[in-house]
Amino acid sequence: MNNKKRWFTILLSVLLVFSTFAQEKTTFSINSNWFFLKGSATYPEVLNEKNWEKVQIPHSWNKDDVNDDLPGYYRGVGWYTKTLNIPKTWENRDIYLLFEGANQTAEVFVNGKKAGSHIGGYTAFTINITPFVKFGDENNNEITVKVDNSYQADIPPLTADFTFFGGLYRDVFISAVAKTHFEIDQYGGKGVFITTPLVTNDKATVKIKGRISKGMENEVIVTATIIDQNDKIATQQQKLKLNADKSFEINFQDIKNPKLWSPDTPNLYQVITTISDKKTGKIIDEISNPLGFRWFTFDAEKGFFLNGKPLKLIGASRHQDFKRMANAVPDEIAVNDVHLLKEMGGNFLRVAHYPQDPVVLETCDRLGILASVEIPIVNAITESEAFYNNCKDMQREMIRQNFNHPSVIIWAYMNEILLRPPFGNDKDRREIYFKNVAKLALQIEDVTRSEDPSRYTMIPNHGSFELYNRVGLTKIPMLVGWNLYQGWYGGKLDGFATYLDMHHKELPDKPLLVTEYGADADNRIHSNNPVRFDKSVEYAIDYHQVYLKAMLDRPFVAAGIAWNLADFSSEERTETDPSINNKGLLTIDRKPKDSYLFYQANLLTKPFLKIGLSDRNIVGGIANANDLLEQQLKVYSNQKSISLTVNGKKLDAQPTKMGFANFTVPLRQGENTLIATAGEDDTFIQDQINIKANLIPEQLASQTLPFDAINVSVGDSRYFLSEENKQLWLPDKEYKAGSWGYVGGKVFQLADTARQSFGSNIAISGTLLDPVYQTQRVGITDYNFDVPDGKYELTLHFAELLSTEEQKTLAYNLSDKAANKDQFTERLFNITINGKPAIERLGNKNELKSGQAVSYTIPIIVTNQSGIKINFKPILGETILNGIQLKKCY
Ligand code: GCB
Ligand code: CA
Repeated sequence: MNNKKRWFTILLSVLLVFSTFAQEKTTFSINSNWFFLKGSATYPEVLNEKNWEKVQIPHSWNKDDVNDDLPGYYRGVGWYTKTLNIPKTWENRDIYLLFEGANQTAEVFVNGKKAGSHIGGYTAFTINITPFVKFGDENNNEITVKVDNSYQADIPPLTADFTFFGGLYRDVFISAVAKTHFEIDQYGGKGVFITTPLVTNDKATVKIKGRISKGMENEVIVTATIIDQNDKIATQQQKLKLNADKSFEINFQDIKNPKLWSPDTPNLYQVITTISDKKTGKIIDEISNPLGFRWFTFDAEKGFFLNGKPLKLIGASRHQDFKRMANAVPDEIAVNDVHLLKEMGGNFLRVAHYPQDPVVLETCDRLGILASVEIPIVNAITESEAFYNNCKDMQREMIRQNFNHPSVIIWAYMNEILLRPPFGNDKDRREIYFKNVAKLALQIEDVTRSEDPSRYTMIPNHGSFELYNRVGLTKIPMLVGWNLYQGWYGGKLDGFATYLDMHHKELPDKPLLVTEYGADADNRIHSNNPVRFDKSVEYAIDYHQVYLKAMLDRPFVAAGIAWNLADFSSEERTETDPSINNKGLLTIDRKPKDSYLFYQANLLTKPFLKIGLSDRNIVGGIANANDLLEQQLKVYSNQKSISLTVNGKKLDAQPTKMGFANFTVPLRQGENTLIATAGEDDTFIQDQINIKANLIPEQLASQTLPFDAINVSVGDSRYFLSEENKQLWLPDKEYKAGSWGYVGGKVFQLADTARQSFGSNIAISGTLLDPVYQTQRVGITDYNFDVPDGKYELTLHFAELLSTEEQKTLAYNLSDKAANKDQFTERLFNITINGKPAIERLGNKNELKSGQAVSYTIPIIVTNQSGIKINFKPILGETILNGIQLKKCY
């Protein structure tokens, strides 16, 4: 037999053996037919309650909490129960329940008894339920799980900028295994751990270690078989006497010419490991794991190297929730996220701030995305032994559960742990706290290095260089991550590069990753004059441009990891889109924003071209003398020059810089067609969009472009397109004769610009037009529309943006200052329209409640070419106006 044939025969017999004898292990999901009940109760009395609701796993009880107007979300107990059939044929097996995740503590009961429990919301766990089950076909096993997501001082995370959604939110499986099986009850690990101690271009070694739980058999054979796509396999065995030793170790010393794993060539092998009975040859347990041949190093001077070649790591972090689903998302969404990262041109995923669904790293393995994973110790610690132990257990769980993924190169822990140190007024006590943080870091570091010496360790810090240094957190891990937001939470954009250079100078031996950077971008908000904190898509592009360039220019920066791949829920955030952190490159339902296109243009090598209006299909503004809208527009491409045709007319070609070209495109009222082209022959590429333009005549009495309707966000320089009703709100402008606009007053600005430097961040209830209400003109005297005679409908929008209440310092606020109280003053004013009283004595002691949307719609008949003159007259304090709409009626 030649070699190939021999391998083939072995493979065949292996497969044959699998198919005839591998019946001993049965695993399937049990996501269906659960019942759910919210609220605390005791077991088993809870089973007598009446209001159980039928649900499917994955499930979260906080699904609707982030969409309502109420602050906060339910943090407490939720119960799940189902009945389960456990067939007689399983009588000689061990029965396990496998939970991929339950936030954040779980107690599992079976048939009236407690079977086990778990602490921590983001790691998997197994519960051996064998002693509690009844075998038979009567479906008479009752499984009940008590899940609790309330705050617990001993369990991280304590605080963080994301919502701690509760529930059985990942898949649940049952597995019936032979009594002799790979050990699956140690920190949820798989019982088999694969490393590649040596990998070169010509040769690799593979080490397979593990442990076996012993049943009846004493003498067993462990077989490991390596398979690649071309059937080429290697196989090796080890005999074990389980009475003496339950651990095995199989070494493949010489795998020739391994096909290396990398982002461009994610060659994956598989290792199938089996336990068989030495006497009968019968296979008792089997498991398959991925195997990738790669080697990697981080260098403080030159950055990251994969398989001996430099590779700039560029990518994003990922949170696990999705629009209206909380964290209870089907696997496909997680898989799709990794695809979206790949299609962006990214090669790195920071799985943050906690371990996620197993399909995430499986997909990274498959697509060639490198990854870091971390446990959820965020912002602060509790100085208790229980907290320390929970952290270390989580780290062990994370490592053992994800050990075999070739995509993983970094184990991390402690995100921005010095962001909110307690004991602010007691310096000495605070120093003790810092020591305790460092002590915990050291302990986790030790656990990590002994569990897995083959990967790097990392702590991601926020931008307080001196503090992290002094506390020792830049020394303990092998890699330092910085989460940097210069030009966002504070400072200027160029402060980013300065910070990187400072690290390089001060810590020349420490490899550096930019583990976070980002700017809020509400996909509905646009600006022609973007400024920090306006949440416009355009400011985010300004920001990402500066950051990406600074990182690409510096070889010592190993990685640039954008925060975040997609928008995510953070219940506490008061935002233009409340409870959403919108630093995502994608929206929360994974629509690309301009910033995603920006990265595609900068990272992809195949020809790329996309007109950057995001999914805006409506634009608008003031028409020029030719009744055209001069719309600013970016086209994203990796080609040198872009041509653009608007409604059949070709504009001057524009060069691209940093992945985009700027155009001013003339749009006519109504439908417009834009076609962009770039490259030639092989690289030729084209993109077309149709957009509707809403033009407002500068002179409202225009004959050629008759006035119809206008919506203005008063005190605002941005465009806002409301998703729900496709209403476009325009920036405000000063009144000029014949036109419209405000007279008098100034743009609302919080005294505390650290809290918010644009408009207000207060949550507005009773509306979906938050950005309109969060901006305001204060002390306004008039608002005029020089419209022709006729019938109109005017709507005035108000919200009091000042509050008498103390502002909380929010968990996510990275500026080091605490929030201040507003300078609340009473206001009371009258409004007249064309000299007639319209709204009298409106004030913040009556209708205008802090953070409450109030609007008035008023019919108006204009005669004698008087136009519409709205006058605001203060009685007490200053007048305000937040939004205004005018519509012609027929
Ligand atoms: C950070 C945190 C992250 C926040 C982010 C932000 O530094 O690590 O959890 O979501 O900033 O958007 O503020
Ligand atoms: Ca406004």
